Amino acid sequence: MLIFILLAAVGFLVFIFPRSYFFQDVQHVLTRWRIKNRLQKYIETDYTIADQFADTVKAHPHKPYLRYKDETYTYRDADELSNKAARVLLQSGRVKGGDTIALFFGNEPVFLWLWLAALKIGCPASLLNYNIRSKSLLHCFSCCGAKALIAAEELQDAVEEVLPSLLEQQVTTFIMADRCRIPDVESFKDKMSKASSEPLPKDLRSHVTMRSPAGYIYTSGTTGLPKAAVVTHTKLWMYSLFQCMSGIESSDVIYVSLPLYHSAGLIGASGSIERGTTVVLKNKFSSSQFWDDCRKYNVTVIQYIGEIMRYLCNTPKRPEDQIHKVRLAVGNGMRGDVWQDFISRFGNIDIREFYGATEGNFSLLNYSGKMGSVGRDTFLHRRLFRYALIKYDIDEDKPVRDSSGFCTEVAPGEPGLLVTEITLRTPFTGYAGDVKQTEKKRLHNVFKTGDMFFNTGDLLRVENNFFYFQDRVGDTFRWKGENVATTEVADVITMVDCIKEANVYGVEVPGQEGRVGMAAIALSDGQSFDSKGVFKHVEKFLPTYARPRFMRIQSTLETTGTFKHMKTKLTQEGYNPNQVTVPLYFMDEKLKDYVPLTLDIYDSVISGQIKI
Ligand SMILES: *[C@@H]1O[C@H](CO)[C@@H](O)[C@H](O)[C@H]1NC(C)=O
Ligand SMILES: *[C@@H]1O[C@H](CO)[C@@H](O)[C@H](O)[C@H]1NC(C)=O
Ligand SMILES: CC(=O)N[C@H]1CO[C@H](CO)[C@@H](O)[C@@H]1O
Repeated sequence: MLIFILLAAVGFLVFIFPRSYFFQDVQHVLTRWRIKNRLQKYIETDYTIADQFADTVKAHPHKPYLRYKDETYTYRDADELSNKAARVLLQSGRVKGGDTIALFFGNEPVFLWLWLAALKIGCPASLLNYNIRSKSLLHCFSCCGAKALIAAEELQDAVEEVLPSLLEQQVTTFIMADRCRIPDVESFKDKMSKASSEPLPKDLRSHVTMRSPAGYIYTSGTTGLPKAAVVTHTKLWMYSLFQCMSGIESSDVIYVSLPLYHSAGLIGASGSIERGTTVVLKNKFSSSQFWDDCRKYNVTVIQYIGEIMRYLCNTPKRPEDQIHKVRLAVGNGMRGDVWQDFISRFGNIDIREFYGATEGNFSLLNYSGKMGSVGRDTFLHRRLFRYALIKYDIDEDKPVRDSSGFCTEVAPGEPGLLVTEITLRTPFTGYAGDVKQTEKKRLHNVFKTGDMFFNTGDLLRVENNFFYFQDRVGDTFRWKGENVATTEVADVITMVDCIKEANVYGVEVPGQEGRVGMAAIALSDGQSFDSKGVFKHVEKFLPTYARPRFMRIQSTLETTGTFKHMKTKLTQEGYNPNQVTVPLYFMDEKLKDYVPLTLDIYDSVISGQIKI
């Protein structure tokens, strides 16, 4: 009855305001409400994604679950392969239910079989970023307390480098190969092909509840080394139901070219299980093969991050640009100008832009067709979640507090830090093995004594009830779709003898999403800048996306009253030799050196002649 009255009211309002967003707002809130009820039912019965997978296999065993290169795996194939993988783990005698298993792989089918295997036997899977090495790798590994590591064959060297520490921690290490040349490391592939594919008893995961961790995803949140965000089984369901919210249907074919270790990639793969859709997995994103793949596999839904859309728009035009079956694009970080290009170039594709942090308890979805916006700030939405945009001091890197110690909301149109209330219903599960970092993301006494909010670390602004994403605050910037934690980069570069201190920040490059790394450094007393040595060190210890492309040498580094490095002014000056008076260097990958940044180099970077 209530619904009826509501609909009548909606009909009336749409009649009066034909161009208003009211109808969409209501529809969206109703969808969220339905999803919430469904999730509630799953929580009450501890029905996990592993249970859903079993039911999906039963419902359509012969439907393709995964396409990869020229291989096709049906839901039944996926079921059998993951049974085999699970048996190898159990039969090793080194892994039992509840133990964390770390997966160190690029995008390939076996990643998913292992992930499903871990779910089936109730083991959280820790999804390691395959770009990381040495100290960071070990850190990611140990903060989730993993008992076993399974790595791709091509990542053997990276494993070998950290093996002594792994052995010390009594970790069982496997390589996905038929044989393994490293002593103390076991092979996995041969064992998997011999193992039985028979169904596994369900009671292997009887210890799992919806609050148990299903896995760990790493984020370079704000400071220091990557942090392991705990993905509980509930959270995994929320990722999966996200597809439902975006309008993905069971007949859809989803193209996943983002890394599976990212939450975005995982949303694609795990969400498919719930909808029973087909996933087309790409080992590595390629802008030149993107549309050919979409045509080849009849892809109907693509997943993106802003960078991907820009790369696609930057490819040379082709006559067949609009010949494809893609109807929906789901993702985040797309800028308004790119959106325009994208639609006019590739045809009328529905774009669902969302906002949400891996570890956060809040999400926004653009459901109303407003270019550049990530969602609506409405009365209805505010009833569902409590959130606010508060004033933020960029240099001090903390929220502004008034004389009574409370935060204040920004005026409409002004950027503010998005904070969302942490309650029993909207908890924040925190980071594995890192109480300090978990606490750092919690803000206390925001509007009144005793309240608690989650600090998203993102600046947003609201205009006419639309949210717009502004920037990440503090110590993180994004480059090539990856978060770069500036303190982590600073820690690495100050390991070089000649560098005493470093302040790392991101600077913009025309025509590119995000910011590229730049470091202001102070030299150790009496030393000169060993450009080649610094290059070698950076190349060895930092993934490509985290390497500072520019450096400036200061006599001292300015800090704030609380000894935080000042970044605002440095960021504004960037790498423009006309503005920066101290020595500037540019990372030249061909010469394997940091070379003095001349006006020539500067102009070529600005005009795009030098690609970064
Ligand atoms: C794509 O669709 C076409 C026509 O509907 C069909 O002939 C073809 O087999 C499909 N390809 C795949 C990989 O499903
Ligand atoms: C928002 O959603 C509408 C409708 O799906 C779409 O047309 C529009 O491009 C989206 N805008 C962004 C930036 O996501
Ligand atoms: C707003 C939001 O996303 N709320 C969710 C927070 O997380 C809990 C469980 O982890 C969910 O039940 C809420 O729906």
